[in-house]
Amino acid sequence: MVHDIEILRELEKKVLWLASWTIHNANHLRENTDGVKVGGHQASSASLATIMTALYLDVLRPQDRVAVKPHASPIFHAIQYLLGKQTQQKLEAFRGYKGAQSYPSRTKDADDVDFSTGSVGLGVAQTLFSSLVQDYVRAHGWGLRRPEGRMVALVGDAELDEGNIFEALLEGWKQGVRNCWWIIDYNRQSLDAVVREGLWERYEQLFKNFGWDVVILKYGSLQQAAFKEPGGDKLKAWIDNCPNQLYSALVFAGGAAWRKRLIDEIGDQGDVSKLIEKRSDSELAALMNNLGGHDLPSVLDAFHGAHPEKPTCFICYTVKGFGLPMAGHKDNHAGLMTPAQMEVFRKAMAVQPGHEWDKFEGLVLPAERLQKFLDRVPFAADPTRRLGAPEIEVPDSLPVTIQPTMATQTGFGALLNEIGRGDSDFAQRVVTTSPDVTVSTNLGPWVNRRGLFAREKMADIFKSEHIPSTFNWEFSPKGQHIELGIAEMNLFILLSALGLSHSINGERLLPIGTLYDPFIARGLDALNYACYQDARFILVATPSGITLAGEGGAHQSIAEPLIGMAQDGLASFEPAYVDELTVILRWAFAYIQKSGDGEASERNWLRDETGGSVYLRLSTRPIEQIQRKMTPDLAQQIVDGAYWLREPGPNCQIVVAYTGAVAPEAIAAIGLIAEDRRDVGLLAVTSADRLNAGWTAAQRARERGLAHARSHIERLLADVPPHCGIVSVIDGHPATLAWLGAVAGHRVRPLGVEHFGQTGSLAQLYRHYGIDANAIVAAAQAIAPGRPIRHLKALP
Ligand SMILES: Cc1ncc(C[n+]2csc(CCOP(=O)(O)OP(=O)(O)O)c2C)c(N)n1
Ligand SMILES: [Mg+2]
Repeated sequence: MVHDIEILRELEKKVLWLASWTIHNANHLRENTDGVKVGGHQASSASLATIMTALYLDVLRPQDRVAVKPHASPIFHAIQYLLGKQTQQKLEAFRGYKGAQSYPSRTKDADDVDFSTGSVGLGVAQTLFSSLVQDYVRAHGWGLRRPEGRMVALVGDAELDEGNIFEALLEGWKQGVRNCWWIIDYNRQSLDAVVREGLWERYEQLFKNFGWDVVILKYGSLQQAAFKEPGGDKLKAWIDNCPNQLYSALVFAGGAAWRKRLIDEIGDQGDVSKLIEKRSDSELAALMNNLGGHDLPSVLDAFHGAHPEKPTCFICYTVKGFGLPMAGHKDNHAGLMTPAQMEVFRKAMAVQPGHEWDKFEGLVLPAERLQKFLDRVPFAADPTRRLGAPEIEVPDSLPVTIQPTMATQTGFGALLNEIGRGDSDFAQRVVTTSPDVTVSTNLGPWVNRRGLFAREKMADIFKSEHIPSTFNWEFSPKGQHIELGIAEMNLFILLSALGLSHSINGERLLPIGTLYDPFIARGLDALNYACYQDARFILVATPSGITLAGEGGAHQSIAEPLIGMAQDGLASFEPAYVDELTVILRWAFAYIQKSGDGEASERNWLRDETGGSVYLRLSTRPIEQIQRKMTPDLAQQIVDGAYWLREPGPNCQIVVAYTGAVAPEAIAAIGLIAEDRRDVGLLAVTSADRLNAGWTAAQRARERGLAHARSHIERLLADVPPHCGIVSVIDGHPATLAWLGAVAGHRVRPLGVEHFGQTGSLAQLYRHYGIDANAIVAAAQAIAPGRPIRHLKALP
């Protein structure tokens, strides 16, 4: 294939210049009164300038998707600028308010970032799962008119220390991943250090073991030519044996240092001396720095020569800080060029003062030719890389048979089972996934109906051998459940990929992931990034809290309700009753599809039209269900976060506010308290998260002049007399509901779980942690003193 190497070489220089100037401008020229260093990772960026120029300006197609190594963000923005997709204004504000982001951001950057990166390792795995999702979508017969894309990750070599990459690799092997490229920037430097010798061999073996093609780009074309000269074999052997630290140090030191070292070590061997001596210092440095990852012809050949579908790992030898004065220095990670160094660089690039942002300033080729080339770059040919998909209509209500006594987890399984009966577009777009807890989170009946997904059909041997089993685990391309291995990071990254399908594949999915509540912590960073890139999914976490009792102390979750409140982009709920869950799940299917403008609703002061993901914290505890009619008003309140299960009277002294599986304790306590305290109220809190968010938003709105703004919780508590005490109770950290007292100035005694790991029966544990009826009554007595509550002593 003929490439316009001449042009690409020019633009590669320009990319490095623009990225360096962007960083320099942010650090030295823009007014910065904070005293905090802005940074910009000049060296980390520079090592990818060649590879990214080749990719974006030649190799990639609009359907390809890229996760860019976080610290290569300035290079990414520079390329987008050349392609007319990034503005000078945003580059001038790099790392500043509303400027181009430090790390590529799908939601905060304007220049079409495919995957947000920043927490190393996550973006890499996201590409793998995105290619699985692409296969899923196409196997279901959707999006076939679009060409298949390659999912590409630009990976720092030290980034490969992150275990989640290998968890993904293993999963990818199981699922037969295709169309995935991981391009390793093998600059042999991390943040603090120079990497261990011979790492590339471990990588090579590892990737090959998992069925990937491995392409090693070690020598650039100058080096390859030099190796063919007399004495070239000696030079090659020296390079191969040179330790990483020494190579980096010599790159930093430059031509004269290379000469001295090479002459000292191999210079008495005849031909090789001539090879060295016939080159000037700068020619020698150019030769020694000409590693594969900085050599456009090698890079282009490697990319264009790769197998069209096979997952491929490219190990590209590079120099951290290539082309800059800090090249190769082990301390260069956060290094910045000084103004004096920048001046030297400017002159070398022939950029005149005042023309730093000019696209073609200082380049040799005519501007028209360069612009014409940029206008025809295949990657930029389709301006709508970010796709959309219509909302899938959600039924008005989800049918389910509610048993007299039922756990929310059982209710969830029953709801999914019912959805699984249907064949509407809605039922077909639901996709579930679970990290080896499909059955124990009650997805079994749904999977029996809809099957497991695999690109190739695979029968359930137990079934074909006529061995009875509750589960029918047949794999097929039409299956709607993606069974994962245990790694929770994979669950969240897959949910992130599934939850972006409307935008990446132009085909909407309604993803549901299930896991045990405590293991949210195991994948928390991936969950955070999934929300950060605005992926849309429903997370069902069950069992939860200490209510899983017999399941053992090691599986208890305490902090998760607080995570649910604090996680941006995630609306969390903890229903107690299955009719509540039914309403919430229906709402969730609609909510995850919304993408409207962020105007707050006057009702609850939440911006529901913008949508987001949803977290449901469920329980395995069977509790007696309430026989009631679900009115539209009740349904609305459940979604808004709370409703009065027993409305307080005008002289109310005590309100018990509960969340989730401790509902029976709250009800029992209220029954007892009511005998000695007047007008008691029972507040069912279905979502501390949404209640709290609405309250915060309404206060802010009032502070900004909207005097009428009232949140749902403010309305609920408006008529509760000021002297009334609130006892809150949750099987989770007590802080989850402790803020309720601040809404209207009531005293609160928050009950909950603070310590981890005690095993026992439900009654023993509730008592031990102080969330049983007795503890609620005792708290009520303390907070609303008066006549002793008579049953208090009578309780065990
Ligand atoms: C999860 C996570 N931990 C730590 C960091 C801080 N950090 C940023 S870059 C880096 C090392 C990068 O080394 P490498 O991946 O080799 O990239 P290079 O700078 O060489 O291009 C570290 C530790 C981070 N961004 N994310
Ligand atoms: Mg590195």
